[in-house]
Amino acid sequence: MESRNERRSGRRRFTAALVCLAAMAASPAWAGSAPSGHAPIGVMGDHTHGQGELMFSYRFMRMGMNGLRDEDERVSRSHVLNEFMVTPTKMDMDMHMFGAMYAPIDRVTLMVMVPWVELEMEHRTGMGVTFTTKSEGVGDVRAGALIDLWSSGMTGAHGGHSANGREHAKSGHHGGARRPSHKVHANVMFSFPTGAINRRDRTPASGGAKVRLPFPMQIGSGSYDFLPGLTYTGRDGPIAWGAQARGEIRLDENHADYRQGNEYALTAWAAYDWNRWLSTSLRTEWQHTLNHRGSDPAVSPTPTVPTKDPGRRAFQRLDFLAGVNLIVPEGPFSGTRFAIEAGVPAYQYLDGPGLETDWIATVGVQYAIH
Ligand SMILES: [Cu+2]
Repeated sequence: MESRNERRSGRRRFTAALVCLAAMAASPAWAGSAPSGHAPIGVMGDHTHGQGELMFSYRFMRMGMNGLRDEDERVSRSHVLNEFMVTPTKMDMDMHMFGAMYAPIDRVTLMVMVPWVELEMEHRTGMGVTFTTKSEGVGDVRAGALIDLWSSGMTGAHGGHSANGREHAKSGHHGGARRPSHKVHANVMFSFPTGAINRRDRTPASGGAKVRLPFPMQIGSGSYDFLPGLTYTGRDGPIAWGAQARGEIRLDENHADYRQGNEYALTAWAAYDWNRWLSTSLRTEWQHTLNHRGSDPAVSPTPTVPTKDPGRRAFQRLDFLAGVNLIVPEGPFSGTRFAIEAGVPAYQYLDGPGLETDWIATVGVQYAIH
């Protein structure tokens, strides 16, 4: 015969199991989080986290540069070789970006990003000799905070994508009664000069010795940079949108006697959730990068190739990109995100001649722990 104690402990176990189930159903905000709860993967610092959330991310970015341009017109290799001894012909820029985000409180998400950069540039000389230079290394580490400024129409006052997700899940039930939600946060990031600016390689003119590579083949800016930004995101049911303005302001001159040009960029996107695990997006980005000031004395003062000229670094570019966000809706990897985004420039203006950008692509994975 069952004792009263045994019955009580059985009831306790049953209650514990119920609480557990309820917690599992309620706690993964991820399960209700929409794929479009994050911006297209090419956008960084697009979302914030709720208190105690930790997220790890990995991105691989590639930019393909092929063909030459001066101002807004395509030019031939011989056009460049009329003025210079060497012309670049092709460049691949690869970046592996490792990121972590953590929110100590709802209003503030701390963020750190560590890049690994791989650069490869092909050239042709006036004599018809072709050669390739390479450099790689840890890029400039970025760290800072995302600070929630304002939000409306969400279930929680703050808390980025989890709040977004809950709102989305909830609005699904209410159908027509849903209201659009809006959120604004400030991006307060800094970039540290961990990336090398003294990378060397051999060229046909270097007589077998390694020489300091031109500006675009260096890994970092060499200076402390302030990266301010303002990010707005909105949602109405399965439709999400957002915009971000950001800058890269060089705070000092680097140890090679130059200061990279500041960068300013503006991006806007819209995304649609087809179901719980898939969204697609369209995005446009305008970027304006200024020329370097000063010059590296180790880079020849009479430029033999346009990439050595600090006054030919500036460009303006308008890109159009398409993306896909996937989110694992349930199971042990619930909430894990996979995303890809790729695009092409619609317009570019170079203080050239220089290599034009042909395409850019980013793939990424994001994993959050509550
Ligand atoms: Cu995150």
